[in-house]
Amino acid sequence: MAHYVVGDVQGCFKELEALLKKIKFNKEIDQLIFAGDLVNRGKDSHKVLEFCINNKKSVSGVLGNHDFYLLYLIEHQKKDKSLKKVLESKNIKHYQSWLKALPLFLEIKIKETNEVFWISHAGIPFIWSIDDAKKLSKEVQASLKNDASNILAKMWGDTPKKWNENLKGYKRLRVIINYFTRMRYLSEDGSLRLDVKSKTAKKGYIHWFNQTKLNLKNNENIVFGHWASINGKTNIDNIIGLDTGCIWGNKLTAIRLEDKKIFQIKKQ
Ligand SMILES: [Mn+2]
Repeated sequence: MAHYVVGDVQGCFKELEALLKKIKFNKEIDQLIFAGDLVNRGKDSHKVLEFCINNKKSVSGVLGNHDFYLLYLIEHQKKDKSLKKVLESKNIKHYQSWLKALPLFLEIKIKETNEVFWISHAGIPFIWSIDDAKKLSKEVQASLKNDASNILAKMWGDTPKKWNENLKGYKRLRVIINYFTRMRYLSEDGSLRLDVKSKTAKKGYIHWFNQTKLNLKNNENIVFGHWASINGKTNIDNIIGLDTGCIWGNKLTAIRLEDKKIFQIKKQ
């Protein structure tokens, strides 16, 4: 049995299929975990979701910003050109309920190697402990279950810029979702700097994973997607970026957690 985490697929189903073939994915015994942004931009988002709902036992993942966008469109009956086939599918309710139940943070422990992997779409900010991240992911999941319509309408926006335990209501949920799904740069004090996507930082902007307060032990790893322009490179052994920009003509990447081996498929 092996666990594979896959970077941002964004509707590139052909490449996902080729990747599954390359890793010899066995849905009877292996586990596939999407690092978020399964859909949007690419032409086959509907096929990716169809694959997920047909393989529920062996497929899981964390929500990315584009997955949230799709949930918003479904909930509020909006249209979108890139997601047309999803929105018009007869299985839309199944896609919706599968996606809506995904967490924003996952922990996977590999017994054989005694390593632990923390997975979220954008990463984990140094201002949160792993216990905080677990709790906050659960908080968003529970709220999505009870109040999806309002949350999905009110989650858009770049403020509050900084997490604070005393935040309440939609502002609180919005900033949690932003850290988990949209973070790239943080300031020294842990505020989100959402206006820059490039790989080179501006003054006062620090890559979230370069924060010195983010102390990982040797057997602790963070796996994330979202940031295509860094092409998976963090220069930190146990912080692993999987978004290698398949949708932009580059590659789709997976990691096998048992031995940290990387597998890639070129955009076809
Ligand atoms: Mn993303």
